[in-house]
Amino acid sequence: MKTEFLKSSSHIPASKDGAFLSTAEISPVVGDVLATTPFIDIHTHLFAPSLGKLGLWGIDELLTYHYLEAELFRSSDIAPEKYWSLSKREQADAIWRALFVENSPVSEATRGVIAVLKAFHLPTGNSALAEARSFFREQSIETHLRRVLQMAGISLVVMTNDPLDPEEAPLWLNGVANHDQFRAVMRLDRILCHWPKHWQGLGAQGYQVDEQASGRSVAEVRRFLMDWYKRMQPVYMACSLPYTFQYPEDTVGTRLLKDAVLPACRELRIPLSLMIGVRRQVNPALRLAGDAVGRADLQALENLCREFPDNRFLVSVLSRENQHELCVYARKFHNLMPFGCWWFMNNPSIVEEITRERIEMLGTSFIPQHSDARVLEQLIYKWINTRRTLAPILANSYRLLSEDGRGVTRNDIQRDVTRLFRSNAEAWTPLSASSSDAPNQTS
Ligand code: RAT
Ligand code: ZN
Repeated sequence: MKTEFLKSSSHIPASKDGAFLSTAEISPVVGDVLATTPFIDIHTHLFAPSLGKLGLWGIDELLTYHYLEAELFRSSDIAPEKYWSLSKREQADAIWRALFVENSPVSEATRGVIAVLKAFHLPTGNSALAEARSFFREQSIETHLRRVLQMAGISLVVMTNDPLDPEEAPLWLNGVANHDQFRAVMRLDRILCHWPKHWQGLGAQGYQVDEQASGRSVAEVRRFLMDWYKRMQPVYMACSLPYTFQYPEDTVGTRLLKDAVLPACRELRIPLSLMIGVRRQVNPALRLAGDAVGRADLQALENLCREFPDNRFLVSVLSRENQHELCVYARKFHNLMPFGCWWFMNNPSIVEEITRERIEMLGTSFIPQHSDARVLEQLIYKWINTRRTLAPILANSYRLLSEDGRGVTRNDIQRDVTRLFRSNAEAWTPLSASSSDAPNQTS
């Protein structure tokens, strides 16, 4: 599959796939392989069309992405309370004016919107908004979705699905149609991090739990996980953890992790994804944009990987200061898979630094990136950026290898890119298993 954007260079060497490449040939071949290999997006906040309104797409959603909302308040005098009282369209107008008209959209998140407009051959100047709105209004989601995935060079999108979300859970309980390009993930933040606020949600679904998670609660959480596994067929379970996360620790969340979640993951043979390092709501007035980052103590991860060798952990850390330690731990524990450059790390300068470090320390045994897209069309710019940033890093690795005496072929590069952006994820999760036999689902 060729992506529409990352057109292969016009100077792709004609050498055979198994022939050694000259130094000058390496870079265009790397670019071509990156452009033509469909990637798997291992973590997003997108939803399959059968989950209806939960799936966000179009220009007003792109403009009101919480990464841009955070930037709005730096370049406009609008007060957060005033902003939240506006309609979605008015919010998008305010962001467009402040970040795209009154200022140049040079930040990563603003530039992304421009890249999306360009991808659809829409105008990108000050008065672009009206035409963009009418373009998106004309799209029908099913065909638009396929087109966007094709343009982004993505074959499979992994969602984030919360079995205690009041909007989402009823949809699953009624049966959700499979989609060949989407896979589910069972997200457990409400259980592992916010039990006192959410244990009653399990109670409402018929599970006998209490606030202290005493008595039968742990077994009931386990039953809940198994029931939801049947319903969702998640490819992994997941939790975003604060920078203060510790293991072991005497808390309800830790007990549920140890005695319910980890045993369920073992039984189901799926990994647990831990995203570590959020400092929640440092500025609550900004809502979703109000979270920050803190440096985590990764000894918690060390303890988990050692104590649970039969569990596998997919891990992303939010603090730049934790990235090197994560690589060191991945060298020590083969049940640890670093993935992605998450949220505040997803900027080219930092992605470049982290990815070089990972290649130098882990070879190709990691998953370089996920998009974290919340709005469908973000896939386009986020994956353009990943391919653009990765190309010189990979080319440089092969140039050094070649200089050091090992010839590099196109086949080698293809095998490595496939491993980084597909096979590592496929080997760690049941991503490629057909979801058509999922029970309790309609197709
Ligand atoms: O990157 C984001 O959009 C964050 O708000 C979080 O959702 C984070 O990615 C998460 O999965 O918790
Ligand atoms: Zn996320």
